[in-house]
Amino acid sequence: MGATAPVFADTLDDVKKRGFLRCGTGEAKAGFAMPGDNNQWQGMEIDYCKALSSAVFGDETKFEVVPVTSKVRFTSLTSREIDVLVKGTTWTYSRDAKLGVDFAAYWFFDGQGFLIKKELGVTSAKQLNGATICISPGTTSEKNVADFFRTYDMKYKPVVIKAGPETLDALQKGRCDVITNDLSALASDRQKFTNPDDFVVLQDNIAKEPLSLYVRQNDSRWKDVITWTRNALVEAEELGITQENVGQHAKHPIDPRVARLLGAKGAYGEMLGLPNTWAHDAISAVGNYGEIFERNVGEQTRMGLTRNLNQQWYDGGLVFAPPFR
Ligand SMILES: N[C@@H](CCC(=O)N[C@@H](CS)C(=O)NCC(=O)O)C(=O)O
Repeated sequence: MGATAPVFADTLDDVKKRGFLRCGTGEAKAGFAMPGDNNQWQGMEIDYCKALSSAVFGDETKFEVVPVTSKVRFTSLTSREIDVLVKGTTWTYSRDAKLGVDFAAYWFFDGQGFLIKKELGVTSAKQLNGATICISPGTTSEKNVADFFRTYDMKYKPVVIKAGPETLDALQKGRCDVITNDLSALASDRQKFTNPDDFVVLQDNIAKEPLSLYVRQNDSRWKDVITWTRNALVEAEELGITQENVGQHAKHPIDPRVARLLGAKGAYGEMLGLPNTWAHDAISAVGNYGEIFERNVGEQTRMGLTRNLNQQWYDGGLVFAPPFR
């Protein structure tokens, strides 16, 4: 009886053989994932795809954007239509435990709120008793809103809309009074209206929504690539490495931490099955974590988001990279 060797998934090998990676992103969310000029996808989620493509191939263009709805995103991953799920997806216990996926890294600490027509005169979520609420199926938003209304003994009527971007149209046309979603997504949604001042995002934050990168379960090497690419972008910010100065730092590293990260000392890329310039290439493609945030969704953009929890740990936020050593 011949024993069969266990088969281990190794998406890193598959991606290298294929010559590009498939990146599961949002469908249409300005600042996060949205086709822009010349139909080129842009946004924070897309920058993660570029960073990963650069880390693996030394080339930021070796990826395909696969927009996925909230409902199918996990099956897209487990059925191998995508290699990594970047779309604003919260890390939760039951997803990790039940869905055949693994959490690889946080990329945005978010919360959940409500977007509402100003004319309704509502100023707090606790005044939403009896409201009609547009919700996407398969989201944490759907479950949290149920909890919130139960806790405060209020009633609501859900209007379930499969494709996320269509919820905007539903709000505009009065099919619902309110949209509930991640606060970052609501900020993005609001500025899509021709008359954004007619809408308001309420102050309430009803849930923790740590948006995370997901991979298939038991795919450890690939998971490490995803985790540490995110960590490299975060570490770069802490060490003062930017898209502009990364080349200079790589040539003349003074701080040994910089030398290790950028491949000037040791063989840190090799340990992961990547070129030793992997972090250098990712940073020169998209910049450090702070640059990615500011360019796509920061205060100078139409989204106008402040860093809040997405500040570095030394500034009082939750963004932290473990040591590269
Ligand atoms: N963080 C929530 C995600 C909520 C979500 O996916 N919302 C949809 C429904 S409005 C969305 O933003 N879709 C637009 C897009 O991803 O482009 C979760 O993990 O379930």
